[in-house]
Amino acid sequence: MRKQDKIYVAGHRGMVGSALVRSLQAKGYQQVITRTSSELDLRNQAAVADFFADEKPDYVFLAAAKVGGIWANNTYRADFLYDNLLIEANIIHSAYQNRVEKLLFLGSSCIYPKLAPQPLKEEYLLSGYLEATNEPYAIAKITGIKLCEAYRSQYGCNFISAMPTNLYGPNDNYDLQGSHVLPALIRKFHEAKISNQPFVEVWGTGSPRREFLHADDLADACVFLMETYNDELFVNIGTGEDVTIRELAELVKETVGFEGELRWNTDKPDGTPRKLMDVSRLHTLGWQHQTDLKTGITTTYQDFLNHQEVYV
Ligand code: GFB
Repeated sequence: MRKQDKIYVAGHRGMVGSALVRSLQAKGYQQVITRTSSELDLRNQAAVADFFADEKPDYVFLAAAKVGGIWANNTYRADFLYDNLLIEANIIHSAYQNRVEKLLFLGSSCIYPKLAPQPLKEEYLLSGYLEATNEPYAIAKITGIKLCEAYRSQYGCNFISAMPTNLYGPNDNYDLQGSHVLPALIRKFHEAKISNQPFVEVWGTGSPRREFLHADDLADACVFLMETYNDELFVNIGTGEDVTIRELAELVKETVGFEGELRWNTDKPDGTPRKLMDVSRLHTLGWQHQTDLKTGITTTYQDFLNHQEVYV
């Protein structure tokens, strides 16, 4: 990728896309192109085809997706499947038709079977049943991987895929129903501290284990793969370390400075018991994460405080 190449970041207003734009600009890439969803509806095949024909990007980061936490995935099951399938199919097909040099598709750790051995190796894809709460999203993301593989094998396109673990960072979604666990806990503990509430409700049993990667580390890994990796095999992106949701809640509570109790609402689902990435392929390629979880939560809480009026 040369500094003057035209690079399209799909989904630049989201947490991942905005981190990608920051990372590309910091590395000196001069022509990053973006469109908001009101300027370009990525579910609209004709609109996406026109955009690619007009702009002719050289490189594409496919970070646009309908995303959310366990409740949103389980509730908006049709939207998570339909929107994500259309976004991926339209962008990948237009990238092929317009001879895009290289495309990177972003998947998710939820593509792996619910009860896969841990840590999750890339070859465990499609070796068992998916977790029910996020099956539609996972099916859409698996389809994205398979589209990249199929366009590579049939048409010779250099389309690669990266599977990030659970992410957090600036521009996350802080909606208490729809968000992922980490932003939800930051907001809940902060609001409880400000209003002197005696307890905070946390979902599930606290026993599931999750791995968390800062969005800036993910963006750095994606740019690294775009610059160096040209293989059909997709690559896990994570830290290789996980915590229980109870440990995470204690860490966020301490960072925010809330002094009350945690109350576990076991009517809410736990989801997958454990999702820990095997990151040996990524490490062998020469990339490792920089931000440890404690530091990342501290900077993310600061970012939340600085942008509360936008996030809440
Ligand atoms: O982050 P999260 O919503 O998604 O939930 P998943 C992780 C765990 O945190 C679950 C618990 O066991 C939740 O029950 N949890 C505790 C909470 N308190 C809360 C809370 O206040 N809000 C939320 N949201 N969770 C998603 C998938 O799974 O992960 C997506 O649904 C995607 O498809 C994404 O793969 C990365 O890690 O369970």
